[in-house]
Amino acid sequence: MPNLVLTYFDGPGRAEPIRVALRISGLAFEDRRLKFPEFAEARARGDFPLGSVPVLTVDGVDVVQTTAMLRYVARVGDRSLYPEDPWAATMVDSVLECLNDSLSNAMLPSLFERDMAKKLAMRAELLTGPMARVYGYIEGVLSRSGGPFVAGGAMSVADLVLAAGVEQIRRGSLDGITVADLAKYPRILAAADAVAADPRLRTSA
Ligand SMILES: N[C@@H](CCC(=O)N[C@@H](CS)C(=O)NCC(=O)O)C(=O)O
Repeated sequence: MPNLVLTYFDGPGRAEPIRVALRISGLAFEDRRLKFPEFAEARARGDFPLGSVPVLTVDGVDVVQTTAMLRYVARVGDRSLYPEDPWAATMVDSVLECLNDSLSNAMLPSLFERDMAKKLAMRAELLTGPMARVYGYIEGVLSRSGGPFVAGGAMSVADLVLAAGVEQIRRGSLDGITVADLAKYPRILAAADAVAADPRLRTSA
């Protein structure tokens, strides 16, 4: 097995689905969590290839891009989290990019907005714009797969990222977006519930 170090901030963010995928896949790893000053210091030293995290260091080689890490982990471990079927794999990839690229990037400006009134206005636009488009698309994917997951009956790394986003909203971590806003996405809620019910999330180290 490769030697794995996952470097990120001390929070869920983009890294949590990778941590969960590593555990479910049975891969031991060092969970390197940096406080922001440590991150800034390490970045100033040039520690991160793109100046950002997460970074997954595989046998001493730094790998960047969250979705690439997720696919790698899913293929190297017990291989349960990524489908063999080309169409199912394409749906997993498509949903991963919708969430980690389209939605994350659309969300970014509001994460850094300090003025609450402006933040809430940005979130309202996010809800009716990019989020409605991304979640509407994913509802369609889940409808065609037959659910509860993106690839049908088997959970994949795309479901871990989807569930992490729903969990963030359920926790109330996104001002202006509540669980009531998700009511029109019943298949996404069902996918998140099915992820939460997977016993491997509790029994994994
Ligand atoms: N496309 C990259 C984006 C990585 C990214 O934006 N990371 C953020 C944290 S979620 C970061 O390091 N931000 C700090 C900064 O850029 O100063 C990925 O998917 O991994």
